[in-house]
Amino acid sequence: MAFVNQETREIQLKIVYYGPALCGKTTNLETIHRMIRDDHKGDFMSVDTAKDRTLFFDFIPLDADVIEGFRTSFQMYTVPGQVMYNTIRRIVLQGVDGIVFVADSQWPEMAANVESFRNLEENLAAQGLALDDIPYVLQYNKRDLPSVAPEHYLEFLLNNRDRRRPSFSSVATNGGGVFETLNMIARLVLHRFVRETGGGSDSDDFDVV
Ligand SMILES: Nc1nc2c(ncn2[C@@H]2O[C@H](COP(=O)(O)OP(=O)(O)OP(=O)(O)O)[C@@H](O)[C@H]2O)c(=O)[nH]1
Ligand SMILES: [Mg+2]
Repeated sequence: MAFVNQETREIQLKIVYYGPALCGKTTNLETIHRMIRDDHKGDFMSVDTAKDRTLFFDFIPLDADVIEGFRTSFQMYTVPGQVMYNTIRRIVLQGVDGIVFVADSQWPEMAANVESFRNLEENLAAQGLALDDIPYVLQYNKRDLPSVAPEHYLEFLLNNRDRRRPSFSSVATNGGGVFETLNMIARLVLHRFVRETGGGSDSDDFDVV
């Protein structure tokens, strides 16, 4: 749910990176944070356990000049993918405007991908939200590794609903596909925002970088 402050002329939109444990969500945000110009980003916040896994969430605010007269910022979150942290995932999903579902392309991770996708739907449903009504994109990550499922198989597994969503292959560790994914979800979220508020914008031309 976009947060609009008419007084300060600010719009905040929330994007959540979701997916199974170790699929590369934090790596996406780290890459984005590294590549964005300093004056367009806030501090990267992350809470990790001793084992280098996200415990709560990772967060960066990104500023963009896309809706005239407003300062637009994307609040970029990731959830902890480990199954036991479901309560935290639900909290992080509150008020979400757009979702990037990151899948781990490695064959042994297929069940975890499907489980996480189902978990996303359930957690949205618990808040009265239907996944089909929310802008989302898919990202098939770790394409550099040897034992990965073909993209068409991942599409069959995760992108087989009535309406196909945009999907991207990525190697989050070297940045491949990371900005294509981000720009698409940002664009979809802006389109939705403009449609719902009746405002005007050139979001077709919009790219975060
Ligand atoms: N080879 C390869 N490794 C990757 C890629 N993306 C992420 N990794 C590695 O996968 C491991 C897990 O990445 P994270 O970004 O921490 O995963 P996460 O999805 O945030 O995991 P949780 O916070 O536990 O849910 C790290 O060692 C990353 O360096 C990729 O595209 N290719
Ligand atoms: Mg993480």
